[in-house]
Amino acid sequence: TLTRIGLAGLAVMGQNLALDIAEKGFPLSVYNRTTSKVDETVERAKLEGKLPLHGFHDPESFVHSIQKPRVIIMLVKAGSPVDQTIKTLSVHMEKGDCIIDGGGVAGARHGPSLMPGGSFAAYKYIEDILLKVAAQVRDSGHCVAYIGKGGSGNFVKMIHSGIEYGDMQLIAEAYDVLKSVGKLSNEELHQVFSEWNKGELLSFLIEITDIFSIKDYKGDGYLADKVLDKTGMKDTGKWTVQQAAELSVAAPTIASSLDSRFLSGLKDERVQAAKVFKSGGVDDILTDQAVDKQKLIDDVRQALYASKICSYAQGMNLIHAKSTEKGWDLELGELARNWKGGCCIIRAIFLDRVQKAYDQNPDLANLLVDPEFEKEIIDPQSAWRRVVCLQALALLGNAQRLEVRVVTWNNDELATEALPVHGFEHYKTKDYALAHAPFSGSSYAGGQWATGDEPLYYIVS
Ligand code: 2AM
Repeated sequence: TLTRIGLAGLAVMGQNLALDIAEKGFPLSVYNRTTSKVDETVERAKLEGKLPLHGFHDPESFVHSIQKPRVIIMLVKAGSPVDQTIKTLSVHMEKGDCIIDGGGVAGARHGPSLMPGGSFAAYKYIEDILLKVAAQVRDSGHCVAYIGKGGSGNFVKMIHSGIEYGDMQLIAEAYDVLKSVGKLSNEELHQVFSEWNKGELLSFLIEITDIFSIKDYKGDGYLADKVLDKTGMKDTGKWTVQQAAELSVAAPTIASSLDSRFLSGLKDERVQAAKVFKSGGVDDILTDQAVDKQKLIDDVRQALYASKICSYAQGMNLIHAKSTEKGWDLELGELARNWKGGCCIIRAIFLDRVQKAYDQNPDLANLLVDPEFEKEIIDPQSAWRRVVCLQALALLGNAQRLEVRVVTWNNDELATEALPVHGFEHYKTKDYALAHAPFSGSSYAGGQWATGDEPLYYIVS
């Protein structure tokens, strides 16, 4: 008997998705270039209780084991492996068969959020499987919706990751300001973020900051303080920024978060540099200005929220621009609905608002000029500016030692003493620029998170 569907590419993601599909009751054929992974997957399926999963060692028998019209989900490394796999499989396939390029399926084992695009007829071949395999969320239903024509599904998934980069960077910077300027303890940080997760910032990424309160297993401190401040990445953030440049769309928050990842990866270089640029940190520069903790916490919350709006606005602008270029006719409100479903990584209560903004005006030029968001950007402005300034001051502490000249956006040279903490004259004419280069996007803030214990700040503007 033939199986319902095939899956090629059995790395971690592929194996997990295969088990998920089989567990939902769909007979499945699997294949991988390196055949040991086929056997591994078959073995896992057996261990999990005789799931209807069948392994094949050669592409031909794999393809021929699937019922027509054949559908094969392909989960191989991006780039030329995709083309090679398509070539290997397609010689055995027929007109009307279909290959799905499944780039990046998070949570593959226990219900991913899926963003399928391409031919609608092909989508219909496997809608029954997608509906069952995708995460199910109370109130919102399945975390899957047909996105649109061509490569729109993959594009939207990619931008989703870019937005996630921005979100994480902003959270990391908020953490950094509270910790290094506000001197909050891990327990305090935990409390602050939990509190934030009850309000407009409610989201998965804020929720998982409960890691702050977790103790190291040896019991000699907090886990968060022991995590190496070094991160790698897959390519989705990079692609998002490349696309932004191709489309001439400004995406400063997302681009800055990508830069921070690059810097973060240079751990050894930063450790070396820290020996040369020995710094007392922010203490001496801020000693005569007592930081009001409560006020700082509230300011950072507002700055984070305003910056988050900017980050999402950038992602939406990218999708809008690409959709226009390609004639995809994507509905941005629908995408926000799909994302808020509660299963994707950037899920957030805030997406309700994004959906509403685009539902009210599908041709909205920019999220920032939606009447409600306009207000939400204007209200937290003073808090936001205070945080940016504090960050700038904190950075100046190190900048002096680096002998970096800090220049304002007006090109006035600025002495350390002259940078006002609570006066913002320098930025007055630059409101729009600030709104577009917030927090993470500002050159002041760039590289903050990446620096960790070893301060090495790049200040140019
Ligand atoms: P492999 O196990 O044979 O390396 C993630 O790397 C997945 O992509 C793995 O299943 C891997 O197969 C597959 N992959 C990487 N490069 C490939 C290629 N050139 N052709 C086919 N599959 C490839």
